[in-house]
Amino acid sequence: MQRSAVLNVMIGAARKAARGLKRDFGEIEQLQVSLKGPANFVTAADRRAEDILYAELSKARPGYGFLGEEGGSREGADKSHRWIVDPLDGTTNFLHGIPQFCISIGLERDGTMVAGLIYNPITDDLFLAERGKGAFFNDKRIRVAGRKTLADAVIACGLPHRGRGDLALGLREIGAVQDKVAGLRRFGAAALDLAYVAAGRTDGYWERNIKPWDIAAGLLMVREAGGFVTDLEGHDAMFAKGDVVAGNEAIHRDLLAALKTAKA
Ligand code: LIP
Repeated sequence: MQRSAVLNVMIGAARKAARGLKRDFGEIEQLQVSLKGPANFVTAADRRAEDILYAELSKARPGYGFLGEEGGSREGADKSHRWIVDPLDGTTNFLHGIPQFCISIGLERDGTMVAGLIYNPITDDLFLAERGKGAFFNDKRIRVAGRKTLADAVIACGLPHRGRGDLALGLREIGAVQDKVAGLRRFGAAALDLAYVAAGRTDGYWERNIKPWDIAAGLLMVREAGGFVTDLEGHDAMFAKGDVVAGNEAIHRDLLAALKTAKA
């Protein structure tokens, strides 16, 4: 693939932040057995990664706004452009020494996502997308899977957990989907879940209670791979509502319909 200047900026920033995350992840394995656990250590790793991403991205594109999981929103002189960044998506996995986490960088122009990067520093999986130019996995073009029925589909989801989300609704949704599909998965990093749909590894995905930085890059990734992504009402308000459903056209439609039956 021909990498544009902006993708090169994003890749450079992600690789630099990833070096620290990789080193810190190595430490985590040692900390699992300690009573206090690695929670504070992980928070510090998360912050360090965001600081690197902020420094690198704003050095290359001074003036762009920045919305990050750790540092919140920072206005820029350029009101059209905004980075939407999760320095460590899949924090709980990272904390437990599970190598399913990533850096997610989205670039928004006038309210539309125009570029996205999702990078797992451990597996070296690099997913890229640019509006109108397609989605790529390690430089190869990717497309959403072609399976047309839920019966053949492997679907990923996010689950509510202690202190977060509507547990009863979560159970009803799982019940509504589980008996229609070939398999359900819960990987624990929303950005990678969307990248996997884009790459055809999974056929669909849904989750509630997520933040813009979890999904900004992934939304573009799925669309550029020929997929569909909406909120759980079937509209485009994923950031505002904090929920998302993705798949190819048929899987997206049928998954949305199955999830609706769980609402009442
Ligand atoms: C995580 C999401 C994941 C969700 C977790 C958490 P974080 O983001 O990617 O899908 O289920 O609860 O929100 O907090 O690791 O950036």
